[in-house]
Amino acid sequence: MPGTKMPPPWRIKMVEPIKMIPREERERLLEEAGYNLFALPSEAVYIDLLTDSGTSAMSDAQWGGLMQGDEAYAGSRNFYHLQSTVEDIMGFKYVIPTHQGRGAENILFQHLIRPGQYVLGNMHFDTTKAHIEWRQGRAVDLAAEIAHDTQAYHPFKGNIDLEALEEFIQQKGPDQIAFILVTVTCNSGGGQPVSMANMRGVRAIADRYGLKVFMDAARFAENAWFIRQREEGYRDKTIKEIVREMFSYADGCTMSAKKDALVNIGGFVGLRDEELYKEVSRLGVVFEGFPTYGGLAGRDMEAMALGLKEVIQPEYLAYRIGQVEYLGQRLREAGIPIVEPVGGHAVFVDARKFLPHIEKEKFPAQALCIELYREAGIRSVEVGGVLAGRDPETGENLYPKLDLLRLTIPRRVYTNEHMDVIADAFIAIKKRRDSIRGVAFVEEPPILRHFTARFKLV
Ligand code: PLI
Repeated sequence: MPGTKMPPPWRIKMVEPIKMIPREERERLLEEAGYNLFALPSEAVYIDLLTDSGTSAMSDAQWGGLMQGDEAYAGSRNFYHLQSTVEDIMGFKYVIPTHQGRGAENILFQHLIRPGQYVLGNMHFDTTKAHIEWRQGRAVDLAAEIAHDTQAYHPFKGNIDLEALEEFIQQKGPDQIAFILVTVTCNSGGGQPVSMANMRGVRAIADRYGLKVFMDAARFAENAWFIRQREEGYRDKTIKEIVREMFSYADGCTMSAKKDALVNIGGFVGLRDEELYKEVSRLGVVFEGFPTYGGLAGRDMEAMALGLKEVIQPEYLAYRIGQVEYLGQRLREAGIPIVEPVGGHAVFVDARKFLPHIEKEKFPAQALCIELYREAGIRSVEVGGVLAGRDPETGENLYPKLDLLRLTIPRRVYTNEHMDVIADAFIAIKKRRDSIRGVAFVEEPPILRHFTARFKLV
């Protein structure tokens, strides 16, 4: 099996220039942006690691597919291509396209959640939690305890704690559970995979209590790759076989195609049951579009169908996961504290460990994001105290256990030389880390403050 130094399984046909603007200009832009990297124009960023969502480079085949859009309002040929591809790869006969992942969450959850019901999962992503709560449901994270220890190695740190899952169902009663949602890979836990055995266990529990299981499939192919590498009995299976088995334990999925369908926009709900499909597709008409386009152009569905076929290629995944691991390895060697093991789509730096002189009240991960942009024009994202916000009841800051900086790697966009630039920037910062200052709010919006807050250095 190719290791982490595998060369890219593609050559470059088209390039998009990027440039590192001068340091003084970066300094000025930081000040203008209120030290919030969300407020930077993308053109002022040299390497953009804000997210892996919608930032992939499409292949020549996908770009070709864009020219073959059938833009009929109903029955677009590209819809049928998408549908047959999803059925072939994931095993779901019914597909409802949506404009992106949260569109899929919206229509599926509207149908399935009654007020007060719980949705149990490993760790729900922010938009998922928001859509559960929008339906007056309650999102419960039941990831195995080890997921919270950043230094402990476990091959499947995204696993659900099966005992806790069953106990919760028994305690509240199955009527109070809307469904179980397994997120693969577990984004909020650092892109950590879920094992096949764990998914099988979830299915068995769900069957005992008559519950439905769904997957948040945003990074399903990356999860399948880890199963092949790390779980006994899967080394000789194809990624497609592994993917089929993963989804065989689910009644359906929500998909943000902006990740593992290698497109810049799109999503879908995949379902097995015809009755459920009829109900959810009616909501799709109201909130997304007619069931054969769901808020997308025909050409977008074509690119999605092709992307789903490309993402399960073993050479693609070997390079993809290998590149993220390569960056992790370089940082590890340089003594930069990272979350272990490295996940599928991002490397997380432990900012509280890296900048121990900055108290959590001064948001060390935000300070480090600022410094990384100042050093090399790299945009990363804070996953810590700023993101956590305040307790709605007490108004106090919710300081999470960890202040992390996320380096999210877009798919097929950067080379390992870019990974070297990132690692070298951290090495340079390490030398002067004692002089880095924390931040305080100048403007703090009442909700989702991380997007639009302004800061000052303190
Ligand atoms: O951004 P959307 O609406 O296409 O998808 C929402 C979404 C759902 N599930 C998971 C696991 C996600 O990671 C996710 C979006 N993630 C983003 C935007 C990210 O930066 O991680």
